[in-house]
Parts: sequence; structure tokens; C-alpha cells
Amino acid sequence: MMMRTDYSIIRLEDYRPTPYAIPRLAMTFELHPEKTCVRNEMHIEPKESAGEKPALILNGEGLKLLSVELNGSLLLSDDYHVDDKHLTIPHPPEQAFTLTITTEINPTANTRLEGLYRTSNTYCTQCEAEGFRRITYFYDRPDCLSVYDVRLEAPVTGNPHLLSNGNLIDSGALTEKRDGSDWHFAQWHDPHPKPAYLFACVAGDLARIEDSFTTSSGREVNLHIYVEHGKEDRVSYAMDALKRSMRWDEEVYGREYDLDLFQIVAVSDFNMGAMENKGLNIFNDKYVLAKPDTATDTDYALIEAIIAHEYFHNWTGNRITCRDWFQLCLKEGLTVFRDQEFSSDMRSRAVKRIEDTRQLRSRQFPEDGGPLAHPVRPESYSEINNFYTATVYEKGAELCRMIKAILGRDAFSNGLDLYFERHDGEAATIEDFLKAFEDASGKDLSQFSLWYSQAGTPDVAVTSTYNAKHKELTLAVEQSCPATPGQPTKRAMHIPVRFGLIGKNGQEVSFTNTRGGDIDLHGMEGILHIRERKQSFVLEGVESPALPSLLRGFSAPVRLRSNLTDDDILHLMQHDSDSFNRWEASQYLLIRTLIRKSEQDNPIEVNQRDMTLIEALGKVIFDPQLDMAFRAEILAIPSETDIAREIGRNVDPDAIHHGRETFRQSLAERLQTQLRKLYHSLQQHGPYQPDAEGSGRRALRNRVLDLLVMLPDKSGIELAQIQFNTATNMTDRFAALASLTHHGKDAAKPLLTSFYEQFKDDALVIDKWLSLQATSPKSDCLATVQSLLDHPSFSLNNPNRTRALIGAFAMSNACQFNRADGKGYRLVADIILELDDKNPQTAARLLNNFRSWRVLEEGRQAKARTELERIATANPLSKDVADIVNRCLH
Ligand code: 0A1
Ligand code: ZN
Repeated sequence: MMMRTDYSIIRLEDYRPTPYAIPRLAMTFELHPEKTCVRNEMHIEPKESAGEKPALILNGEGLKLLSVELNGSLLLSDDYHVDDKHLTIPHPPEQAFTLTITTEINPTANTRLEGLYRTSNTYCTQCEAEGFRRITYFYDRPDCLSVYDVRLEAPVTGNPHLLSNGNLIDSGALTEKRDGSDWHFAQWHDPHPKPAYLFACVAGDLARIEDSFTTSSGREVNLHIYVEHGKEDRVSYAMDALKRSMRWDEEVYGREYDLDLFQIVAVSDFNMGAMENKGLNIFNDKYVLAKPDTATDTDYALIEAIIAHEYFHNWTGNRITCRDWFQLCLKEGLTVFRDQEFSSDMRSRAVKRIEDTRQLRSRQFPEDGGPLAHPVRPESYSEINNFYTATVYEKGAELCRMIKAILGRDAFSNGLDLYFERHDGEAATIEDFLKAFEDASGKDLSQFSLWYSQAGTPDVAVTSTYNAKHKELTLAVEQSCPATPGQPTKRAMHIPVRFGLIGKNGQEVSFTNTRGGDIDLHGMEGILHIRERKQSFVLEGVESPALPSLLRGFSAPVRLRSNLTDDDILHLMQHDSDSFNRWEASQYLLIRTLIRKSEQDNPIEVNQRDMTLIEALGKVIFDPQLDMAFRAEILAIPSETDIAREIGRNVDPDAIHHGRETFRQSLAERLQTQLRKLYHSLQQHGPYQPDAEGSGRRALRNRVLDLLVMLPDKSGIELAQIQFNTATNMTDRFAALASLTHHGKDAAKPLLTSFYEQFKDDALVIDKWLSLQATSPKSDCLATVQSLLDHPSFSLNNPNRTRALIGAFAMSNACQFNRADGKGYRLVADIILELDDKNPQTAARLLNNFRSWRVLEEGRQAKARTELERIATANPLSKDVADIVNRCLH
């Protein structure tokens, strides 16, 4: 098989600073849909004064070069050379100089959505990671920090708003008409030096919603959110989340906003979730727009988290940025950690931790266990866009959480303050970050730093034995980490395991002293600092036999095994004082049961073990003392992907689906009377509120409904129909429709039609409608998806539509994507190949869904391989897709 392997590899060890600095630049954009002219006047200084001056090599791609001027004089083409990726000046002046480059670009033809592009008649930019080089020639790398002056010029009609980073300095009409129309300009100045990836500009006709925020030191900041006209009534939640984020960062991290203006623009064509450009965040409109009848509770929670995430980047990412893209987790891991903490403070901490752990296990663990595994700080890449991954983001956040657990809250906070103090205005590294914590705490993090360089999910096995005579409990621990691409062997890591002891009576059991290893004690709890491959920790003064409740709050991103029996775990599920570990115990038992069901010829039979688990689940679900969101989490039975991951090899998705459905049916049948009662008792009174209490209640009620719909007597179907027709919010309407659709009920069809009719002009709601149909486990799903590709509401040109239909099918429909006949793979591969030329970043993201193909049974593996090879040999093929497919096949 011929595969393209001619893509260059960038390595961390090859990092070299640039020989020139560009401390400031002045850009002028003459905006035109097909021929935008960009004049870029750079002040350039050699870094070393003595000796022969090296060549100046600037990045640039897809640009039409109009002119190059040096200190105001036009350069002849002999004085520089240009290839498809660079502009080189072999002999630049020895002293500081001004280089002015004028280029022409075509925003309308830009379907990659990197650089300057058009979305719904608005000009918009996306420069992270390497989009700036599609606007002008520059040092397009994060360690080149510059002060930007930006002038935007455009026709008044169609572009009343001209936005860029920083503060608006001047604006007005241009005296002369151009092409017969009136033009105007806006001049922006951003005083904070920034790398090119944080540059942004927007021009268009949008609605502006205004508010303001007074910082803790008393400065007034104007807040502007721009959305498409007609969507003004969907901005209030995002604005409120922004103000809460600003306050929280002041109160918890002592970080104040640093400009007079903070702007957010919501656009409908965007490759990712949002972008933290300095003072001008650009968002996928999915993560800004919400009102109760179009957005679900999940949408609201995501909006809150992403608004916070982008805002928090102002300090962790913008004020202190990354030296190079290998350090991406420096900004992303830390900022995810901060947004997770913010959401925990806004909502239920325990439930947020459960959600984040679930997410980490379902998205990051498969990445870490498959062909795309890479360290949190990778050491090489061919396409950086492919490294915006769950490992860099979510595992990166876990590493920050572990640092906090190891240092303790105060030393962690001092360490961060020191990091801000030392590196404000700089492009930093992971070494800088860890050093700040070491210096602030006096602790040695050198072994801990392996978490940044070793890929793979460590395995921790714990054997607990109680010695009644000595009143001692011994925890014998063994750690290992599977091989990952390029890393056949691993060193022992520093793993913090938070734990407590639960006695036979369900009470917490104390311990007085410890031996054998480093253990921090906090009241009835402790943290084991596992550092060796094999190690025994002894807890002394344990008066009665006790069970260890291990890895509380998922204190380290590892797989834990122990010698606890199912009965022990059931005991923890019922009595653990740590609610996270009660949920964890339920998950463990459920997964074991569901694996067993998937292996049985007749999974319908309910044995004593199943009954015990069902009763224990019932006790939690029906316990009115417990938080409803927590009860809903217990009722969210592990997904088919979770079960497949635990099985790990020779996976048959149909058997998993069948086993899981039968167990859920048994659960519904055995608990039906109480479930019905619970459903009715959770009815909404009063107006919809997207807060923790309201969303917890709806989550619990809708999970109950989903079980009731499975009952053979059709009463659940009727409840779902009534709920759909009488719902006062999208959460309840959509949940009812989802249950009917996914259980293949005939009643779904007319409701799907009426839903479409009601919302057909609302693209974000239509995305839900597309996803719902694409995630049906029934065998007609493939044909439905195929026909939806031709539906007038679908377009492959829009990333949200593509993800809603094809992304959802590949990521969240284990049975149908992994159909035994291979037609699911073929459909997704066809789309990847069609999309590759238009939008390689989105195509490569879709391809990620093939990453676990080797855990499947042989027949499916062969079908998946055929499609991967078809993609690998396609010509031409983008670097983005080639990188992922080659790694998947190796
Ligand atoms: N830095 C942004 C997300 C982002 C990442 C990559 C992009 O293009 C490759 C675009 C946006 C964030 O973390 O929110
Ligand atoms: Zn981010």
C-alpha cells in the first residue's frame, strides 16, 4: 500500500528562539469579500547585536504577495525569495528596520476557516494555531510577542461594526468613495504584547448587546456581545456567565481584567468551540446563544463553562502564553482546570467531578489506550491542529488537580501567584510552571513531571489486608503503565491516591499512624503518595476491620483495581461518606453486570446478583435526602463505549447493546411503581431555571422517563408523548423525543416531523434533530443518515451541521457506526474524503472516531482497516488527515 509519509516532523528538542524580535506592527485591512488587501508594517530588531546577521524567515501560506518594502523602499525580487510556506530575506539590515509586506487574500474562498474567512456575510478570523500565516507573512509562532495597531477599512453598508483586539482608538468615515460606496475605518490598539495566534478581527452587520463590569480595583469595563440580528434574546445567560467568571477570577485567583473593553462575537461557522483572542473572543454561536425553548440544560452548562474558559485564558494563555506548541497544555490544561473549578463553585462540586471523570474516561482513556496516544506534552508533531486533544486539555487539567492535591491548597495558590509574578508578559514552558510550584512549596516535583512526558493511563492495583491482632490495615500497591506509540517502557510515576476507611457498620474508621510510605493525613482521610512500582503502606490504629475507599474524587487519572469483592463494593456504594466514591462503586458494579450480560446467551434472566444491584440502585435513586443531580448520575447507566473500553478486546458492539438494553429493561420492570411515582413527583413548578437544582431535577426525571418508555405496557410512551406536547422548555421536549426515537417507537415519527416544522429555521435546534436521528441504535439509522445528507437543512460546509450528523453518528452510535457489514465506516470515510479538501481540520476530527478500531472483533477490524487504507491512499490528502490515518494504521 502506498502511503504519503513526506510530511515534516516538528520536534520539541529542535526548539530555537527566533533571531529577530518584532516588538510592534501596524496592520491595515482593506476588506473585500474576494480581494482583501493586508498591509503589514513590522518593526523588526535583531536579537544579537554582533556578527553576521542570519536570514529573516517568515511564515506565510496561501497568500498573494503584492509588495515588500524595507525602510520605506520597495524591495526587488532579487532581495527576497518566496516559496509556498515562507518569505525569506537572506541579508536583512544589521540595525532595527521596518519591513512592510502587502498581501491579498480571498476570505470568501476560505473554507478551511483558518485565517480570515466569511461566515454569514461577516468577516471573521481564527488564528490559533497557525492561521495568522494565512493573513500575512510573520513569525507565526507563540514566542514572538508584539504590540498590534490594527486599522480596518470596509464599506459602511454590510459592515457597521469593525472590531479588533484591545481598545478602540479612532473611527470615522473615509473621505473618498471606493467602488462607488461609502467606506469607514476603525483603528485599534492592543497595549499587551501578544503572539499572532491571539490576533482577531471581525467586520459585519451584527446586533450588539451591552453591559458593564466594575473590577475589584474599581475600573469600569464595557462588555459587548455581538450576535446575528434577531438573536438578541438569547444572550442574557452568556452575559451573566461572563460577569460571574470575571468576579470569580478576581475572588479565587486575584486576577483582574486588564482592558477597558471585553468583546465576544458569536459566529455560525467555526471549527472549534471558541477562541480566546485578546479582548475579542470569537465563539461558535452554539456556546453563546440560549433561551429556554431552544437550549437544553446541557447547553446552558456548556455555555457557562466555555464563556468562563475563554475568559480565564486572559491570564492563563494570554498574559502568560506558551513558548511553543509543545507547551499547549500549559494554557489549556490549566484553563480547563480553572473552568472546572468555576463550574464546581457555581453548581454541585460532587456532580461536576462525576461528569468530568465520566468525560475523561470516555474521551481521554480511549485516546491514551490507542494508536493516537501521546503525552500531555507531546515531543513531536506533524500537524499541530491534531493536538487539541482530550489528553492535552482534560488530562492536562488532571495534572493541575494532582499538583494541588500534592501541595495542598495554600502552597498551590502561592505557586500560581509566583508563576504569574515571574512570567507575566512572557512565553513560558512546563518547566517554568513546575518550578514555580516547587519554589513556593519546597516540594520536589521531578518525578511528578513524568506525567507530562509519559503517555498512557497508569494501572494501580491495591491489595488491602486487615490484621486484627495488630489493628493494622496494609495497602500493598503496584503500579504499571502500558506501552504507547514510541514509548515501550515507562518509569514509575508519583500518583496521589486520596482515600478513607469505611467500617462494617457503614461508619468512617480512623487511623492514627502510618508506615511504609509517604501519606498525608487530613482528619479521617489521607493521601497515599505512590512513587514506586511496588510499595506497601501500613495504617496503624485501625480498631475494627475496614474497607478502603480508594481514589476518592478520582484524585489521579489511573485505572484502579483492588482485591475488594463485589459485596465490599456494594457496601461502599451504600455507605461511603464520599459521594463521588458511592457513584464510582455503582459504576463498577454496573459495568461488571453489563459485561456479564453482554456475554450471556439469555441476558433477560435476572439472577440474585442482578436483583441485589437493582435494589441497591433503587435505594439511591429514591433517596429524597440525596441531591437530584447525583441521583441522576447514578441512573446514567455506563454507556456502550464505557463497557467496550472495559472489555478491551474482541469487542462486539451489538452484544454490548443488547445486554445493556435488557438490563435497563429489567431495572424498569422491577422498579416501575416507584419510578412512576418519582416521575410525577418531579414535575416542574414555576418558570424554567437553568440552575443546578432545576437541571438536576429534570435530569433525574428524564432518565426515569427513558426507563419508563421501555415498559411493555406503553404507559411510558404515553408519558413521553404528553411531555413532548406540554413541555415548556427544550430540555424536557428533547428528552421525550430522544427516548421515543432511540427506543424505536412508532410514536417518534410524527413528533420528529412536528419538531422539525417548529424549529426548521433555527440551525442550532436542527443540529439536535440531526444528532438525535444519527444516534438511534436501530438498524435503519444508516439509511436515515444517508438521506439526511441530502436534506435541505444539512450542509457539509458548516462544521456544526457536519458534527451534528456525522460526528454524532461516529462518536455516539457504537452499534451503527460499528455495523458488522462495515457500512457505517464506509459512510464516515466517504464524508471524510469529501470534506478533506474543504475543511481538513474538521475532516481530521471526524477521523479520530476510528481510533479504537483494534479493540473490535476481527470481522469489524477488517472492515475498518479497509476504510482506513482507502483514506490513507487517497490523493491528494491533507496533512491533517494523513497524520491521523497514518497513526491509526501503525
Ligand atoms: N484555544 C481555544 C480553542 C481552539 C483551539 C484550536 C483552534 O484551531 C486549531 C481553534 C480554537 C480554546 O481552548 O478555547
Ligand atoms: Zn482553551
